[in-house]
Amino acid sequence: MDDHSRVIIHFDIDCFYAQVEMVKNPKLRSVPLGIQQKTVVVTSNYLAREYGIKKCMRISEAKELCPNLVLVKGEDLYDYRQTSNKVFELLQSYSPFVEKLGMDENFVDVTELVKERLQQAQKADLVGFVFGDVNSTECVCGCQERLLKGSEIAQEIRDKVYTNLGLTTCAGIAHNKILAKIVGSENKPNKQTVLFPNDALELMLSLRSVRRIPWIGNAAADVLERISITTVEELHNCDLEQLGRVFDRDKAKNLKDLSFGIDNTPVKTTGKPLSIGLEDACKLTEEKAVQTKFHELLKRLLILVKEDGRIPKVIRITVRKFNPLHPMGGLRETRQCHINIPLTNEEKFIQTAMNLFWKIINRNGSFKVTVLGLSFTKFADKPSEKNTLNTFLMKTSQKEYFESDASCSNQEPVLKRGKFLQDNVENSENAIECPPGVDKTVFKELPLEVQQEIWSDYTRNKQLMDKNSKSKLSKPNTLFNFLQRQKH
Ligand code: DGT
Ligand code: MG
Repeated sequence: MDDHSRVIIHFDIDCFYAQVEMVKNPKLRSVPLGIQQKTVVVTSNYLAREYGIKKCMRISEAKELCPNLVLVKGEDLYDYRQTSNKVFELLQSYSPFVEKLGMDENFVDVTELVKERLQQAQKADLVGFVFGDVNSTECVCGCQERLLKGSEIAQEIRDKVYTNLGLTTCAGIAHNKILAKIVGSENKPNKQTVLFPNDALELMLSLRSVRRIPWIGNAAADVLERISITTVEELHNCDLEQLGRVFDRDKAKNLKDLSFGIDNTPVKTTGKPLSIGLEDACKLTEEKAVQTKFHELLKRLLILVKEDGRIPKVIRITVRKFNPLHPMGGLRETRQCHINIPLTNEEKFIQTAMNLFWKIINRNGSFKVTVLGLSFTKFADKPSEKNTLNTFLMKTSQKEYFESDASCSNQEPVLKRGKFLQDNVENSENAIECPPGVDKTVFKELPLEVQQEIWSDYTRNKQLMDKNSKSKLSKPNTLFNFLQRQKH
């Protein structure tokens, strides 16, 4: 069943990377501009497109078409990510249902907003373009009115994105995601297009090739080709049984639905990413060069992780070895492991990454690596300030110490809960002795297990000091030493 009850808007930022650069440097607005990554132009502004410059064109070819082309390097994605986040936040002020699709595309479900607005003012006017027949027969469910209201809201949001962030966008307005996405690219740049459900079939047929249907990936399109289905029309006319021979039932049904523009999937609110990672194409043949590349990636990655605010728990590396049979490609291999490393300890991250690297690459042979990547894939939420030991102790008016010791201010000591329970079997009474040199009042306020840890630290320390009475060993970073330093 095709459901018309929703109003979905798909937003796509025009020539995204190029616009970000033009916002940073407005002089670039009046010149043909290409964004360069390695040897290709990954996107260009619309002025450059008039010369025939296309996405992922080689620099040499682009320069031939447009000798005045101004190139800006776009390998550092930081500013693009920042802008992408700002757009996302702005969209969230209109609806809680905003789904990010890549860096410059978002779906917004504005059904509720449309309902509210229609209650306030019955009449809705078309803003922008319509795909197909403007006077197509009205559907009894009232979707036309809702979509018209959606077109007003789309314009309002696009105006806001432009006023606040200086970016022009395209929008597609329809009753589901796939149709909103497809119809949004009908009129570009800086335009918006509505689709009424009656014209969905015509829109889908206008794509011609099944490869142009969003969410039908290359792999599925290749399989379809094997059974002689290359056009949308052929997919319409084939029966489910035929598809069932090469796809499972659900996939077959899904392909068929997509070809008719039927898509009942909800706009899923995008949360924080499951992984944060970076990778670079390179040619590395020596250990030192690999380390340097990891350092470079880590520096950029840590900026993103700090902004994200969560604590990474798993590190993953990606390596593509040079393969003479696929000089431009080949399989990527990954290895990962759990970590418990403070974000400040870069050396430890690199050491861990190198250990993983040697699990993919034979340490005793020569190697050639063409892609190196580093990512964090599992995260723990940062402990809330309220529950950290720091905050707890700060309440005991020792604030200055924490503020002056950066190494302690961000790190919550790890409590070995299991170990404590064992250690403390015979000492399960609530009275744990306060070690000498620690403020008794502070100690008394601490939770039992923390008291136990401090006591264990103290006894361990004592044994160590007894053994090396004259030694000037630096004191390890234990809770006990920490509290002692605080007292003196
Ligand atoms: P548009 O939407 O046609 O006005 O132009 P863009 O540039 O916004 O293109 P879009 O939406 O397909 O992609 C968004 C950005 O993603 C684009 O500015 C550059 C980057 N990008 C697109 N395609 C590729 C690609 O094949 N490789 C790389 N590295 N980046 C790409
Ligand atoms: Mg775009």
